[in-house]
Parts: sequence; C-alpha cells; structure tokens
Amino acid sequence: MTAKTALITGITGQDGSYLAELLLEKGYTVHGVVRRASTFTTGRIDHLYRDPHDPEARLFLHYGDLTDGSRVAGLLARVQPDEVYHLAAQSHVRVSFDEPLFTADTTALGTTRLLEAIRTTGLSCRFYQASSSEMFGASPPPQHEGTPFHPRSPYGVAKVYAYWITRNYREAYGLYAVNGILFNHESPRRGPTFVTRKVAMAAARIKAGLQDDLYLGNLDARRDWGYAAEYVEVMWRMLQQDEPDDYVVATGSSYSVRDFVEHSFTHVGLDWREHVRFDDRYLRPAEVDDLVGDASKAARVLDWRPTVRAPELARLMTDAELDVLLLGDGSVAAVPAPAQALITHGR
Ligand code: NDP
Ligand code: GDR
Repeated sequence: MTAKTALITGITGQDGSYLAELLLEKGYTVHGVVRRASTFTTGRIDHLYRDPHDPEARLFLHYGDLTDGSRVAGLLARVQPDEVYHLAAQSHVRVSFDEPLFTADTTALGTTRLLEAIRTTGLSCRFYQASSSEMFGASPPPQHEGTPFHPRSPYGVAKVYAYWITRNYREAYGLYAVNGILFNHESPRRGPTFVTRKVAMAAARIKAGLQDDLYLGNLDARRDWGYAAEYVEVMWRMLQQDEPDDYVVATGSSYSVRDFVEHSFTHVGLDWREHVRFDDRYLRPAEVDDLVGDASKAARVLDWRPTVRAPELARLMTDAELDVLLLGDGSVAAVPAPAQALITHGR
C-alpha cells in the first residue's frame, strides 16, 4: 500500500500537534496549514522538524488562513491529500462572545470554504470536521449523537453550522465527510487561557513562589475532560471506516471546575481555598453547565476507549508545569507571567 498524504488545518494547535505526531508515526506525509503571525507559532510542532531538503522529510507547512477561500482551494489542489483533518477554528468560547463575527467567519464559514474547495477541485479525499460538545450546550446530560443541539455561545452556534454543512456535503455530494463530536480534551499543550491549563500553570507557579493568587470565574460548571493525546487516535479511526458517520468522543465522567482545581492544588500540597479568587470577567454571558458524553457508539464501532480522566489529567498537567519551572539544581526559573493575562473580556 502506498503511504497516504494528509492535510491538517490547525496543525499549530493542541490537537494538530498530537495528530501530526500520530500520522507521521503511521507513515503519512503530513501537510499543515499555518497562518502568518509576527512571532513563530510552531512551538507545539518544533520537535517534529526535519530539514525539508532531506529526502526522508514528511512534514511540510504552508501559509494559509481559513478566511481566504482561494488560498484554501489552491493548497488542496497542490497537496492532493487523501485525508483532510479540519481542526482550525477560533476555538475559545469566552472569546467568541467578544468576537462573534470573526468566530463565525473562521469557525463556521471556514469549514464551508474547505468543503467547497474539495467539491470544486473534484478531490476524492476524506474529510474530518472537529465538531464539539459545545453544540449540545443546554441539553441535559448524558449527551450522545442523537441529543438535540442547544448551543450557548457564538462558538457553539458556529460549530453547529459547521456540523450541518459537513453532513450536507456528505448527503448532497456523496463526500466522505465525518463529524467527530469531541468533549473537552486537555494536555500540557493546551492553550494557557483554557481553564485546565490556567489552573495547572497557577498551581505550579504558586508552589514555586512565583505568584500568590489565581483568579477564576464559574467553579460550578461540569465538564467531561479527557486527554488530547488519546483523542487524536479516534479522529484517524473515523476516517478509516467503510462508511462516513458521526461520533461522540468522551470519557463518560464529569467533574466540576472546582474538582479540577482541588486535584491540581492538592497534588502539589496546596490548599486551593487560600489562593483561588473570583473575577467576574471570566464569566460568560451564557454558560454551559453540565457536559457528560456517551461515547458508546465510538467504543462499539471504532473500538476506542479512553483511559485518562480528570484527576489524573490534573496531576499530569500540573507536573508538566512544575518541570518547566524547577531547574535541575532545585532553583526556580524566573518565568514571567504572560501579559496575555491583562486582556479584558466584554464588548
Ligand atoms: P487550538 O485553539 O489549540 O488550535 C486552533 C488552531 O486553529 C490553531 O492552529 C490556530 O492557529 C488555528 N486557526 C485559528 N484561526 C485560524 C484561521 N483563521 N486560519 C487558519 N488557522 C486558524 O484548538 P484545539 O487544538 O484545542 O482544537 C482543535 C479543534 O477542535 C478546534 O476546531 C476546536 O474548536 C475543536 N474542539 C476542541 C476541543 C477541545 O477540547 N480541545 C473539543 C471539541 C472541539 P494559531 O496557532 O495561529 O492560533
Ligand atoms: P470550554 O473550555 O468553554 O468548555 O471550551 P474552558 O476551559 O474555556 O472553560 C471550561 C469551564 O471553565 C469555566 N471557567 C473558566 N474558563 C476559562 N477559560 N477561564 C477561567 O478563568 C474560568 N473560570 C471558570 C468556564 O466558564 C467553563 O464553564 C473548550 C474549548 O476547547 C472548545 O473549543 C471546545 O469545543 C470545548 O472545550 C469542548
């Protein structure tokens, strides 16, 4: 069998980096789309670098932005992928309330641009859409493939659009297109403004004496948190089936934000009540209270089962942060807090 070629949008993100690793291990040639920024954004995939002049090189990157449909179409025609993993999105729920139009353009219409490019170039590739448990929003748990959508944010609404346009291209044009409806999944590579990474970084910094307090919003929200490194495998499995279909991917257990904080702080010997403060700028205009996924279809059809749940995740993420801060001689690296934390939410 000849080795396959994959195109990953969002390769610089958390999931894109784990997926690129997985596909390279499986022998794929991997092309990634990177948007231009004034600083380098490839930190999560730098370890995969191999000189492109090396005949063995199998990872290639291209500039491109989801808002530029002609570029997307040009890239697809040039790369001729067997599989497209569409992971790029404005993925932050709180930010989507501040930037609803940009979120719609990128997260919703970006998906149509890719699908339309596949259709018009006549490619017979397989397409994976990164759908989200945020589509279920206010629908009570447990949520499964048949649960009605009730999104609670511009991000959730944009993902519902992207879900349906993916199904529509499957039904209308016979495209092999699937929705992976993934519940929250985290890792040491998680963006620092998502709550799990924010908590893990703060617990480590407080332990190391670099800060005193952690400001959070709603501690009562419950999430079904899994481990990102385990979740990319199921994306790949979805594209290896005879027929395209949609799947929920989750652990089936839910924990509150407070639980996650407690596991992280206790792990490094801290009492979270002495350090966690409330800041209403981290509240959302509408909240998703409780997500618990029923992934029995993925277990049955794809033979996929997660092993890492929130308590272990909190420990491994906090350990990873401490590893960055604690130097070999026992001293602490004076890593400054990022100015990103100055950003205020609200319109
Ligand atoms: P990240 O936010 O870590 O990564 C998002 C990626 O999209 C980054 O590579 C980012 O580039 C890229 N991107 C954003 N906007 C554009 C644009 N306009 N043009 C091109 N690229 C763009 O997300 P995750 O890795 O956590 O998630 C991957 C996908 O899965 C997303 O679509 C997300 O919405 C979805 N999802 C995630 C879940 C999770 O729990 N992680 C759960 C369910 C769905 P840059 O690095 O330059 O910012
Ligand atoms: P979520 O993740 O909105 O579920 O979306 P996030 O980690 O941002 O929030 C989870 C819950 O924590 C509460 N929370 C806070 N959240 C953040 N970010 N910062 C805080 O200070 C804070 N305090 C409390 C939130 O209110 C929320 O209830 C993620 C993203 O990866 C999406 O792209 C993905 O689709 C969904 O998961 C599934």
